Amino acid sequence: MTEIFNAIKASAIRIRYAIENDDTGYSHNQNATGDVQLKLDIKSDFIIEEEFSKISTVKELASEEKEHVKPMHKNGKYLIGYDPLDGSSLADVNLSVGSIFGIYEDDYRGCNLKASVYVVYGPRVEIVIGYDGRVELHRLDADHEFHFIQLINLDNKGKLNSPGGTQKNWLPHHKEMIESIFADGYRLRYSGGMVPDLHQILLKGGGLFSYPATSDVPKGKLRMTFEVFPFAQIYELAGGQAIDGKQRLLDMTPEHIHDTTPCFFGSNEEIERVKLAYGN
Ligand code: P6P
Repeated sequence: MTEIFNAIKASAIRIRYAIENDDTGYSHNQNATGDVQLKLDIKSDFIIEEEFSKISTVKELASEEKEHVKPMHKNGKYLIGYDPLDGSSLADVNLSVGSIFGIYEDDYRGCNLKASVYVVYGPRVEIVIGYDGRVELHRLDADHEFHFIQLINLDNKGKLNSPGGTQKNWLPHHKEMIESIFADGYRLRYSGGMVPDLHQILLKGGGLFSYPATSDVPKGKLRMTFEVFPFAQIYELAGGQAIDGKQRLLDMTPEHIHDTTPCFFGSNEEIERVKLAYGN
């Protein structure tokens, strides 16, 4: 697993350079979910594939930017689901973006997720690794090396509320829940980038991130394999919870690698409010 983490670190350094120096314009292509791809999306995907191609334990890649899985080493052990540059359009307005990785065995079910990693490309480049029962924060420093900073743990209750989805399309019980959380004094923190938004809640001790089913997107927007499962594992390892409104996200099985799901990540007290609002 260490060589996979090191390949992600090597990719992060190369992607950070591309973000800072390459063209952030749109390509003429769309990905499997119909998003028009930025040149940075394609470049980041290429970099990650190139770094993983050097590792014999990587059996297969499933990228948000590729319609189908890509075989790598036939005797490999791990399948890697990843979003090479999540929220890439935010790079154009100089906001933080990220890369997300789920390292699976056998298939892409939540129960087969063995480790989760995300990279935040912000004022600093940081990597968070969820593995072996804990969540570690590492930071890139001046000598282009990542150094361990701290373990990450969520408090039982937080102060931040990060509500995704188009508000006019929220279902009534969801709207009522979000408004009641704000009425209790929670602070709004939402950039439109899943990685920095969830990273902030983790580092600030807790709160709630939600991307629910809406009247226009009934299955939610965020992808199970590449985005939702890795963050679900990290939030659980940090002492929080991750559900789809009713069930634990990591108990779910995608029918297709690009499947999406409504998702809620947070401290225990906030997730209990979600369960109540969603009729549990
Ligand atoms: P909306 C970015 O496009 C992304 O996939 C996630 O990073 C983010 O949480 C979500 O979409 C934002 O979606 O509908 O609020 O723009």
